[in-house]
Amino acid sequence: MAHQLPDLPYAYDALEPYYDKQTVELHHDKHHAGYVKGLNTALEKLEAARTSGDFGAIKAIEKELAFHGSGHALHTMFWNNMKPGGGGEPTGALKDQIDKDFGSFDAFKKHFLAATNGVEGSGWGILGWHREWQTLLVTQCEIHQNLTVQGIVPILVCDVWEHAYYLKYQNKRPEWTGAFMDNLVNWDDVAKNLEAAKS
Ligand code: MN3
Repeated sequence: MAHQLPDLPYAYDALEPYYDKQTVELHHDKHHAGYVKGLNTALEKLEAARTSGDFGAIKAIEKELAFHGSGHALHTMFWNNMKPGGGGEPTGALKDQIDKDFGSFDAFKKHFLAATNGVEGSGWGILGWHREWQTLLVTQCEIHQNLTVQGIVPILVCDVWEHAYYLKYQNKRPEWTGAFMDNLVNWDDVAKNLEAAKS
């Protein structure tokens, strides 16, 4: 069964004025769709290699799988991590875990934004739960799959590829990530992701 591009959980213009309609539409319909297509192509190539027994291109195909598969997974989480009227602060178990692992929400926020703004080139800022270590970690992610800590389950992801913000924010990446944190994050979704990662 081939992977499908999931529908956005809101209208293209629902995140205005913080995330503009044109960027959301292109980002979802063109960029995210491209990763879904690339993932399906990589999976087809792997099936063909198993059928033929010819693994001559395995290195290139596995690289495509990592890139497009991670791109699809991150974008799917990214759309759900935002909502109209988002932002503010987390509550409940998520707030308690952030306080425990980062000291305070304010300290977490500064850490997450600094890491995300500092990603070299195209990539993501990620907050994830490490199952083995039972702790939240902030990591930078280059492209869609590099620099991660193995064992982390992402629960909040912020896209800082230029396609994610350039039409509206141009080179001002911190303005985009600041708007994401202060006005777009759906903390209920992040809390749900943490609960699922812990179970
Ligand atoms: Mn993107």
